[in-house]
Amino acid sequence: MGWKVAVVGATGQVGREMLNILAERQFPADTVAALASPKSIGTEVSYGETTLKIQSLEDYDFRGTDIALFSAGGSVSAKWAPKVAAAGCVVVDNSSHFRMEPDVPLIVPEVNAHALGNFRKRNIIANPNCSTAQLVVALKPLHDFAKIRRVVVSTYQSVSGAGNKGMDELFNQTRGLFVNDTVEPKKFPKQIAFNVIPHIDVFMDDGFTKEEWKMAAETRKILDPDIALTATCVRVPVFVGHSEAVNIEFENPITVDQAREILREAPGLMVVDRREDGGYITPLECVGDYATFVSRIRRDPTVADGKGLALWCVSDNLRKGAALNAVQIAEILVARHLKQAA
Ligand code: 2RA
Repeated sequence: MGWKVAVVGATGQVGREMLNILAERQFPADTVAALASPKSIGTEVSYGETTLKIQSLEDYDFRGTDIALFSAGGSVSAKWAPKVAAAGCVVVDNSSHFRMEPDVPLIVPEVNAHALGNFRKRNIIANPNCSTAQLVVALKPLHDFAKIRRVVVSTYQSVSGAGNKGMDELFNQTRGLFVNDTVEPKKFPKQIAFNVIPHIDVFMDDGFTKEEWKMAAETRKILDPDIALTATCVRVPVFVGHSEAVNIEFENPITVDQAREILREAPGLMVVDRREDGGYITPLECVGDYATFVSRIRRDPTVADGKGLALWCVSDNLRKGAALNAVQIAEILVARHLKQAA
């Protein structure tokens, strides 16, 4: 007998990818419900070789549903996740709403699957921010080998991180420039076509953005609270695929060859690292892939005693950054933690 699964926010970019990945990985579901707001009721979304009719989140009865994957924004999660969890359905929430709550595990399976066991306190599990997920997958094996002290990361984040509206704005602005039809910025603070914007999420009092704070706080919760991390998060005119330039300072020495070998062997990673034209990954090449890619691995000469590395990390932000990570959590839940009703 299979599991009963619901996807909340099934018409959004991430929700659609959740359905795609549940089907691709042949998740052992007997039923999958695609839920969204009333305006989407009756429309259809793809699920493998078939389609699912959108049902109303407001009217759906979660009793008997085993797992609900949420990606409908923080306000929907805040209102509905506790209700759904109270009905006995485990919630895997992609919003930021519960991530830093002490009794909610924040999980990247390749990094801290051991922490998943605590989910019963709230019956809620948090998915990390997309830019955090790919980073900690790359940092984890290096941290285990040489213990990371400090990370400096600059991100180059695609517009799909801002959802359908972000992708539409890039497309329409770009097309507009060729047909002399100026498309004013709405989703982003400034023009994104042929531009980059050093601002994702809201500004905080210390001058960092909330996106930059998330990367630091979430990395410490998932990987190690002693890691010092500072980030600059930038929106770039790319549709899908987040890229990150990462500088890492370790407690212990680590060579480039050691790092490359460690990363090659680590789960969830693909190393594309040749010091030649095209010997590295770019966002266009990561789209649709499950892997987090690492390139440009090199010694950071500004850190003494061979304790510094620099590298380039790229991943599909809709997949490992969101939908894939959530489905991997669901796979672990059914494999190790949930018992099927007799
Ligand atoms: C972004 N990481 O890229 C944020 C939320 N997905 O906009």
